[in-house]
Amino acid sequence: MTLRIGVIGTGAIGQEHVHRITHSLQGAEIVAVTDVNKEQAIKVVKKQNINAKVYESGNELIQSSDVEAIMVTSWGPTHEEFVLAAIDAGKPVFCEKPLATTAEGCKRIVDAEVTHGKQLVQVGFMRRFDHSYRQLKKVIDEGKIGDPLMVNCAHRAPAAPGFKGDMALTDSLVHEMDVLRWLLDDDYVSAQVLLPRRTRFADEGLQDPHIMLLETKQGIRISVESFVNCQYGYDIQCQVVGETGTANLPEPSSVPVRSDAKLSNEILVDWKDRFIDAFNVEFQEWIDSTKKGEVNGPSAWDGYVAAVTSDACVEAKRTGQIEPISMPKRPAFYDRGQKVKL
Ligand code: NAI
Ligand code: NAD
Ligand code: ISE
Repeated sequence: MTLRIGVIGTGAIGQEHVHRITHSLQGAEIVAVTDVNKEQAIKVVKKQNINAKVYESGNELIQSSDVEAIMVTSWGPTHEEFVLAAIDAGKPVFCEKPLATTAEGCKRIVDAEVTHGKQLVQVGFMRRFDHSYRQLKKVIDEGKIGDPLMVNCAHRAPAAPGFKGDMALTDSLVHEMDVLRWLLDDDYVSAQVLLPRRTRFADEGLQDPHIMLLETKQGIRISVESFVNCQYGYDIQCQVVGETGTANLPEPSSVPVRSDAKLSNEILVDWKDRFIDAFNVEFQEWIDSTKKGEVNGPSAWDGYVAAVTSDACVEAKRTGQIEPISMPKRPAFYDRGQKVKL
């Protein structure tokens, strides 16, 4: 059986996901698209040569009996409305991060899903599907470095066109907020944000870089540098320091070149290339799980925790203080699923 998917938002990432589902993955087809910019949705259908109907609105697409599962890849502020409508229609929904732009919005989604009585929502935190992160998690889970004590990370991008306000925290570092609690199987208790000397390459009025400091329930201390105008490449680093050793996130593979009296390795420049395999695994697993009526990836609860954490970071940046992070107890409803396979 082929899963019939409807896509809301055919912008940059929506087009990428339509392309991978149509050309790289198995078991699903895009049968419906919509975008607030209808011309663009029409162009995507033509350009990618897919047999999909263009709908007038996200809500009309969700209601269509031809659509079995929904993908929300529109702008963040629209996510909550579409995810709530999908839950209301009882349809599985994959939503790109953020699940909603406020913690309250994410909580409304959690409450709606719990009331519905069956998990339907998966959030687009694709790093959990990245082979290098999964390898690192396996090393930690097998106790090869003892108990984790400290984590040092960096999230660097060459430039951040379109970044405004606190997007380095809410749009970019949110990936670390999610993947590190998954990696350590822990939750956060506080956040602090330090503001180093500002780079001249940041857009006017924008702070860059940031240092985010998190503390977990187990007392693990995490430091993440966000530097989104670093010029030289898209570079994701993570080192876990344990009681008996350290473990590093593997570098993306590249051919070591000896030439011109230098030994060099290429550095990627775009998140689309760095995480291309992760996105492919993420969607193949989502298609397979959805067909079995399961959600095995990041849940609405994970989307909510990420939002609470990013709110605390924005507040910590504003106050310059250490801000507590407190969360209600996770509903037992979310205890199942989220199995990790290598
Ligand atoms: P984009 O601006 O290129 O595309 C968004 C699209 O949504 C636009 O085509 C826009 O017309 C459409 N749209 C907005 N409101 C809509 C509505 N009410 N109904 C239908 N369509 C609507 O943005 P981009 O870069 O594709 O980002 C989309 C989402 O993907 C964001 O939530 C972003 O955070 C997330 N994202 C996730 C990444 C990841 O690594 N997981 C990477 C890049 C983006
Ligand atoms: P984008 O601006 O290129 O695309 C967004 C699209 O949504 C646009 O085409 C816009 O017209 C459409 N849209 C907006 N409101 C709509 C509505 N109400 N109904 C239908 N369509 C609507 O943005 P993007 O870069 O593709 O990002 C989209 C989402 O993906 C964001 O939430 C972003 O955070 C997320 N994203 C995730 C990753 C990742 O690494 N996981 C990377 C990039 C973007
Ligand atoms: C983008 O929205 C993403 O989600 C990417 O994964 C991230 O690295 C980038 O900084 C964001 O702009």
